[in-house]
Amino acid sequence: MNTNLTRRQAITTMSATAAGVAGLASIAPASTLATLNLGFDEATKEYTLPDLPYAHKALSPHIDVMTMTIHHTKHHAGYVRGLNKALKQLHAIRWEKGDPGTLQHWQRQLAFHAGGHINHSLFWEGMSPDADHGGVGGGDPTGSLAEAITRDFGSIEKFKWQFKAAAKSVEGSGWGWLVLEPISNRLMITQMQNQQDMMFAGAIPLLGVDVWEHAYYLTYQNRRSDYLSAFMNVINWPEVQRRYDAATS
Ligand code: MN3
Repeated sequence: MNTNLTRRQAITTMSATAAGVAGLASIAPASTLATLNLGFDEATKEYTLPDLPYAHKALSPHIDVMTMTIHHTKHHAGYVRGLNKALKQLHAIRWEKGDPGTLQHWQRQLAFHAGGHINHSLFWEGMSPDADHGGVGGGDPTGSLAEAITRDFGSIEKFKWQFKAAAKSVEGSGWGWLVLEPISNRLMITQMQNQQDMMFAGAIPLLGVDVWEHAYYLTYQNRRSDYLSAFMNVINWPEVQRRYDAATS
């Protein structure tokens, strides 16, 4: 059973019904990102905050309910607002209603908030409650993804070590990512600062972990590595496999 697809279809149907419009999310299996629900409303040309694919409490004890609630409904919502605002301001500048001297500021805002919205949408869908709580989170990748990880990192364990070490050592706020470099078809681990910096063009995100303090501080305080160990228990490997399949098909 493809629970992700079922869930995504359910969300799409719910969103479309709630907004009174059709086609909020398009399904195009050829691309990893094409199935990501960004809550884009064709009618208003604005982004909206999608619901999580599980309850805010569903990832505990690994990620606590208050962290998840604030992270989703306050932080992520802020990126959605910031993205809509940046696009609106750039539109105004193009039509000579805005100050062209602020263009660079709004371009920076666009990258930051679009990054924030897309990063978090990938993050939520890349996690699942663990098996004891009715989900598929944790364990190891299998199949063609496991083969590719072993090919490019040496072993699953070496991959996990580098992924955690890279995320742990991000300076300040940022992300750790497993990405596909699609030209040579290689998996790589990258660090991202803030919501956008240091990611190379063309990198296809497969798995991301948020290491901003807002993602873990309530439970883990300064112990980022403990949070990263807990994160391993909620990775939705079937979803990462689906993204890998879409990126390589
Ligand atoms: Mn965050």
